[in-house]
Parts: sequence; C-alpha cells; structure tokens
Amino acid sequence: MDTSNISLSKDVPVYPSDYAGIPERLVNKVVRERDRLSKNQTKGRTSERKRGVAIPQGVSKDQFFKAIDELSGLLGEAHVKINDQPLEDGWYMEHPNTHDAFMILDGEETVSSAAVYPGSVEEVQTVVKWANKHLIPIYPISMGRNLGYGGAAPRVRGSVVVDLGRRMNKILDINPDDCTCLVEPGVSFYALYEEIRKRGYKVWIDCPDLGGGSILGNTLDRGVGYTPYGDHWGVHSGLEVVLPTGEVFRTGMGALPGNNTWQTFPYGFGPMSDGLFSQSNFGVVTKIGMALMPDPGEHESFMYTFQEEDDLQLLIDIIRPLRIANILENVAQIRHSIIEVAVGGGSRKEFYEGEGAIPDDVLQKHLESTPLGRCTWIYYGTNYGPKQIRQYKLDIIHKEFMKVPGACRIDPNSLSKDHYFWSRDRISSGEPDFEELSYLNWVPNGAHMGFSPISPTRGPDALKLWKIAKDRHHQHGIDMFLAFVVGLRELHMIVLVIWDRDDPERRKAVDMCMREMIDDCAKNGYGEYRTHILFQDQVAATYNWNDGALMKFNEKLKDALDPNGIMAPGRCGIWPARYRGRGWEIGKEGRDTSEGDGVHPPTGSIKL
Ligand code: EUG
Repeated sequence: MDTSNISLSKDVPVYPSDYAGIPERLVNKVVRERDRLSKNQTKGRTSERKRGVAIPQGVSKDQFFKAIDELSGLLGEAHVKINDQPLEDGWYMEHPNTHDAFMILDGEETVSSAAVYPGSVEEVQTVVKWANKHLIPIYPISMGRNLGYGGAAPRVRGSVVVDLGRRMNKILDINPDDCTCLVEPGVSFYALYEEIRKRGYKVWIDCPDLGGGSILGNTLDRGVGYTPYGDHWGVHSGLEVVLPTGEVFRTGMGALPGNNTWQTFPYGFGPMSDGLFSQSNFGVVTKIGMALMPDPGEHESFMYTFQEEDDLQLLIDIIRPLRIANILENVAQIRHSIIEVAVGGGSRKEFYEGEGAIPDDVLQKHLESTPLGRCTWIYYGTNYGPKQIRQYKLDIIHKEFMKVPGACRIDPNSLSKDHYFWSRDRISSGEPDFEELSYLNWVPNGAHMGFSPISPTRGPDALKLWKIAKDRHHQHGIDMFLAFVVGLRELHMIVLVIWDRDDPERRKAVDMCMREMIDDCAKNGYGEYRTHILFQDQVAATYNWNDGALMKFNEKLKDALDPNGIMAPGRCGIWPARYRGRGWEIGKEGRDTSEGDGVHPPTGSIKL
C-alpha cells in the first residue's frame, strides 16, 4: 500500500483538449476542490491488489488472456487495457474506469478485468460479437461518472468495461432552429455547453449539479437537471443501439432512411422501444438525440428558507399545485440546511467533535452566522422570461410560500457573488458548474452514494419518507444530507449518504443503512428511481407486483435479446439465464461478496 497522501498531476484535464476535461472557465475552482479533497485523504493514493486480475467467472485465466489477445488484434493493442495495476481512486476529474472509487464493499469486489475502447459503432459490434464468442461479460460505460451509483464499475466482478466515451465523443449535430442535438456517449454536459457558446447559438442545455458526466449516460440512467427540461429522459428523441448479438438499429424516426425528424418526433411508428435501453442491460446505446431549450433571454432565481423540519409538510402541499400549473417553472431543489453548511467544504469536525449524527442545535448555531440564518429547509427555484411575465408568477409564489409560518425570502442582492445561491442560478439556467463535490470533505476519504426514493408531491408522503431516512441515519450515526428534487408531479428525494471509504466499519454501516431504508420505503409503498449497482437487486425485488411479473417480463426480454448473457449481467437487477439460481442477487440482508457461485454453461450457440 502506498501510504502517501493523494498527489495527482498538477494539471487537471481541460476541455476541449481532453473530452472529459473541465472547461477553462472552471479550472481554478477544480484545482481548489482537488487540493481540498486531497488534504482530507488519509487513504493511500493507490491500493495494492490482494487478488490479482479479476477474471470473470465462467472462463479460465488462460481462456481469458487468449481472448484479450484476440481483442487486441481486432481493435489494436492501444485500445485494450488489462486492469492489473494497483487500483487508483483518483477523484472526480481523474476518475477510474477500473473500479468503484466510492467502494462500499471491499475495493476489489467492484472491479473490471480490462477496458476496451471502441472507436466506432462497427467496433462496438466487434466487441459484442467477441464477448459472445468467448462468453466474457462486458459492461458498457459512457464516461464512467455515474457518481454515487457505482461510477464506471461493473456489477459482475471481472467484466470487461467497454469505455465508449474515450473515442466516441463527437457532437454530431446541434440544430438551433429545431432546438435539438445528437451526441455520442463521450459528450459531457460541459462539452455541449461550451460548443453551443462557441457557435453562438441561442439554445440552452439542461445539466445536473456536476457537468462532467455523459449526456447519453445520464439520460439513460434517467438523471435529472434543473431547467424546465430537467427530466432528461423525457426530452430525449432517438437512440442508436447495438444489440447484445451485434445488430445495430435506430429507434423512432431514425428507422426511416433519409428522415429529418429523428430528433424532433421521439415516437416513430410501432412499439416505442427506447425505454428498453434505459436502466437496462439490453443493448449499447451509441447515439442519443436531445431537445434543447430556447434561451428565454432572462431568468430570475429565488430562495426561501423555512424554519422547522415539520414545515416540510405544508410547504410541499403549497408547491404541488404551483408546480403542476407551471407557476413554479423549473426542477427546483429543496435542501436541508445541513447541506448548506457542508457545501462550504468544511469538515464535520470543524462543527462537531462528538459521536453520532450532528445535533440540530449545533447546526442551527452555525447557521446563525450565515446569510441564511436559522432554518431547516431552503427552496432554490428559478423562473424564466421577461420581467413582466415572470413577475406575475413570482408574486403568486411569494404569497403562497409566505403562508408557511416563519418563511423568509432571501434577497439575492444581499448575497455575495460567491454564495452557493449563484451556483444554483447558473445550473438552473443551463450553465454547468462545479460546486457539489465540496461536501465530500465532511469526512476523511469522503465517498457518497444516492438513496433516491420517489414521493408524490404531497406533504405527508415527503414527511414520512424523510422520517424513514432520518431514523435509519441516526441509528447508524450518519449525518443526513437530503435534497428534494421537485419534478412536475413527484419529488425525487435524494439522500446523499456520505462516508469514509477507508473505514470498513463505516462502509458496513452505510450498506446496512441503505438496505434498511430501501426495505422501510418498500413496506410503505415507496420505491427508488435509481440506485447503486450493489443495491439494484434489492430495489428491483421491491418492484414485485403480481408475483414479480415485471422481472419475469424483463428476464424474457433479456433471454431473447442476450441469450449468452454477456451484456452487463445483473445491471438493474436483471440477470441473464446463465446467472440465475446461482446466488448472484444481493438481498436486503446484504453480504460481503458481490459474486455468486459461477455461471451455467451456455444452452446453445447463437448465430452471429
Ligand atoms: C442529485 C444527486 C443524485 C441524483 C439526483 C440529484 C443531486 C444532488 C447522487 O444522485 O440521482 C445535490
């Protein structure tokens, strides 16, 4: 083990010279964050391997290395890399495609055996056919920044990661008239934003809190952003897909040769197949079309604070009709004030040295010295368009929000230019930023994961969900970082569970906390919209109406589309026939190993 503190290259990767880099305008912020995070690292920069290269179950070491040689011959040696070096966690801007840097089990559970970098759709087809020939599981990633849900790591230990982004990162089209775009897997939110600015088009993208992720990857995982176009899946139009047996097809209007409507009409003709390739393992998506929002000219962000934890109930009931009627125009966030403290980048011990979750009065005492003052919930919203149009809605919002006793509108003009409010203002107007990693500094070796159930926009439900999460956090002595993401008719309750990834006891506590919350929620009729790879079995098993009819349907599709079970086995809880009945699923009791007991031999050869 290398015990030196993390010491990364002095230069951070910058876009456009690096497709996954940070735009120049954010370099200073990124360097500051990198240095702060590195100060809070005690874990060595790299971890020596205890178990050698992770050979996937079902093939011998010998077969595996022969197959890898063959793949190198097919794609070129430079484009195939065996994962045999010490595991390097890196950080957001220099993240690994070898393992989950935010490990929850032992770091060598969620690792790949190799990475392959296809440079074209044809090469993706080549890789898929190779996987079938050798019965080696593959795991496609776009950029590997599925932060808080497993990053680039495969569900099955030793899968070959198909890293699409490195060589397939072209912006294929931006159409400022139709307000659409077409992109490859390696196009980040940062990249598209910069390109639109460079070309001077009056269109907006919609971005998540951090902009380094793949637009295609985030959309397939049904991620969220904060303009009125925040439902990424809802505003996509058209996919190109390589199936697990190697065929390539286009969805929607893309199936019609010579069309010019692929990005403007998502449905096409016949069954709409797009959904099968979102949160699934039924294919590799190589292109995606997205709608862009016309630049509204002006926008105005606002912030309200609310005093008591239980104010949440009344607030959410006030929000519901306003949001559905589009008086509240964007996908807003309601954040618990503890995140406001942590987003300053301080560590927990600066505020509290005791055991267990930080007490509320300690938190409130600190808030008194901030522009927010004492409060529990903060609503960050944005409305759009010229003053005379947006003021009408802002007046209604003000009148309604002030019905919550103790509610307070914070005047943005009273805030300094570096206040976090302005970051939300940028993100809610489609300008990707770089703030949201700061709270990883809360603990040493900070890692985080999303616990993300869906609630209707109803006060009693939001309160109930929040109490479930809070009770479990307190039981395990974890500070609870919670933000509600306000959809149109639902809330994504996002709990950012943060832990010291170098502390096995804390990893276990977080694992159990997650499993208990998933279980508690399911018992009350709530389910997660997305989850980390190691919790996907458990979450999938909660969607079990009518004797698991949904998973039976998914398995039928899986077996038809991927008879050899090579494509991201286990992703989203969908296991191919060859893996079933061998104990790969991780249930609510949790366990130390990610693996099951081998795979069945293939039932018959498929024609390729
Ligand atoms: C957030 C984080 C998520 C997610 C949606 C929103 C926002 C954090 C970790 O996952 O799925 C502030």
